[in-house]
Formats: sequence, structure tokens, C-alpha cells
Amino acid sequence: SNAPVKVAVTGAAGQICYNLLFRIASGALLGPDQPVELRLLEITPALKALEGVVMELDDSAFPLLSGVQIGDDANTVFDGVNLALLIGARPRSKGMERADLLEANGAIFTTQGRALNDHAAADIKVLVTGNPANTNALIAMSNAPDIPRQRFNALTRLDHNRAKAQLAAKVGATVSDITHMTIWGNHSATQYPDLFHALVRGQNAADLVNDQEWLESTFLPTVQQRGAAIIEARGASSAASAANATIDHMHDWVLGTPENDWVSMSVPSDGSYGVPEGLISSFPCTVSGGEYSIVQGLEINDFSRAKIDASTAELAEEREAVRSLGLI
Ligand code: NAX
Repeated sequence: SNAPVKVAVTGAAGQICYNLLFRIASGALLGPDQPVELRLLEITPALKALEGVVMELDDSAFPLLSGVQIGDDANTVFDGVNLALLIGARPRSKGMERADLLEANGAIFTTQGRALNDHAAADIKVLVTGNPANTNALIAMSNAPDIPRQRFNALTRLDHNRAKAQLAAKVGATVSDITHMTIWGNHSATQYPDLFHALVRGQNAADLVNDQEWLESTFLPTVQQRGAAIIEARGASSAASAANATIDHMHDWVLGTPENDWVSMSVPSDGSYGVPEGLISSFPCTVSGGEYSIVQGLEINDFSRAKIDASTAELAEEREAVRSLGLI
């Protein structure tokens, strides 16, 4: 049988991981024939809670789960890992300035970037979910000079899935009728969900909707503000859907995207579509053989151009901020 794939997960005692870990262990990440070994990182005060999660993983008797290790030292937990899902991050607390937030996360993602650089397996792929995800991924990437830059991604798949669900509801279709959705830019309120290339049963979504007012005043803000709407309704931030999107992204990055479709992935820009080189920004991507490619040659209209530019300008500002803090 296959050797287990070693999957590191950080923030393992948190609410996203309470959903995520069980799905990884059940085979949702790498398929029903691939054993996995979990390497779970937490901060010291959360290790006891994490032991409780591990008890529940044990009690699930997952046939594919070949082992679980926990710890608070990234150098140990990341030793030999093939995949890393970086979920744990420092949330913004009351009165916290943006620079403080970037600095607190900088401490986490510089350390974890170095630990991955020094200890992960040669085929390591790193996906950052913890916010600010794109810039945290940039920090980790910049602190891991021996790992190819393309191995660092950030999560915009939740935004992608949200955009599909909103469009499906609008046109009376199912999400499986929808292909070629794209999120451009940052995982933030400036992200741009693009309907000009999306298809509903093969028909152009913007043409089918034919309602620029809905697109600008309902669709965009609904997708951009969905995280806040969940907090308002649930009293806690999206967790199960964030776990699901994290699985979707890494699943497709390892096993490939379907023929005749693409997904949204935040990847280091190679300058495609005028996005400044090196920023970790969301693009339409296909994956084959474990390597993603940014879809080329899409026509970008003036409306989309302005939205993409605004979101990537925000990413460039975040890059300047972490550069001036000495984090990259
Ligand atoms: P929780 O606060 O429930 O869990 C976070 C966990 O991370 C905590 O258990 C904490 O102890 C741990 N942690 C903190 N620093 C750590 C470190 N240095 N090493 C290891 N673990 C550490 O948050 P949760 O709801 O699980 O969300 C986790 C992150 O995902 C947050 O940053 C959140 O903002 C982000 N999200 C990102 C989304 C995306 O689409 N990219 C959507 C969902 C979510 O908002």
C-alpha cells in the first residue's frame, strides 16, 4: 500500500481545524487510497485542548490515519512533511492597529517559513489560510529561500466557492452548472469575483445575468462581505466552509483540476495580467502533475481592470508594510 503522506496543520486546536482534521483523516484531502499522517502544531497553552481533539481522532478509528503527532515546536512538527496547511494565525483584537497585526503574524510566519525551509520534505507544498492569508504566505515564502516560490499559496477558494453559490442562486442553477469562476487579488474586502469569464452551463455568466447593477451592488459586496455576514449570523467566523475550501484547494493542487475548468488560487505573481511580480495574488489556475499554471490570455475589460488593480494595490501596500517591519 502507499506510504503515508505527512500533512502538517497549524492552529490545530482552533475552530477551522475541528472540522478540517476529520476530513483529512477520512480521505477527503488525498482520496480513499492514500494514508495520511497528521503533524499538528499549536501554541503551548492550546496543547491540552489539542490532546482532546486527538482523542476524538483516535475515537473515529479512521482507517487512513496512520499516525498523529502534536507539538509546539515548528522545527519538530514540520520534520519531513509533504504538505503544510497553515491555519493558525493571530486574529485582530480590539484596538489593535494594522501594523501590530502584521507584526504579530510576522512573528508566526517568519518562524514557520524558516522551519519549513529547514525541515520539510523536498516536495513540500504550503497553503496559508490564516489571515491576512496572502501576506502571511508572502512572509513564509520570503523566509524559506530554499523552497521554490511556487510552493507557497494562499487560500481564496472559499471566496471562489461563495461566488459560485451566489451566482447559482441568482440564475436558478446548481453550483455544478457553474465553471470558470475567478477571484482576483487579495483575500479581503477588495477581492474581485469575476463573472465576465464564468460560465453557467457553458453560457457566459455576465451575459446571462445581464444586470450590471446587481453585479456591482449585490453580487460583489455579498461575496466580499460574506465573512462578516457569517460572523453576524453565527456569532463566530466561518469554520466548516473555510475547512472545506482549504481541502478543495490542496486536493486540486495535488490531484489536479478538472478538464475544461479552472479554480482560484492565490499564487506568487509572475507578472501575469499586470499583477506586480512576487505578490501572492489570486488568479484563475489549472493544475496538472502537482504544478499549477496561471490561465493566460483572458480579456480583461475596464471594469475588471480597475477592480483587479485596486486589490493588487492593497497587496502591494501590505508588502511594503511587512518589508518596512523587516519581515521579508
Ligand atoms: P481560531 O482562533 O479558532 O484558531 C486558531 C488557532 O491557531 C488557535 O487554536 C491558536 O492557538 C492557534 N495558533 C495561534 N498562533 C499559532 C502558532 N504560532 N502556531 C500554531 N498555532 C497557532 O481561528 P479559526 O476560526 O480556526 O481561524 C484560523 C484562521 O483562519 C484565522 O486567521 C482566520 O482569520 C482565518 N480564516 C481565513 C479564511 C480564508 O478564506 N482565507 C476564512 C476563514 C477564516 O476567517
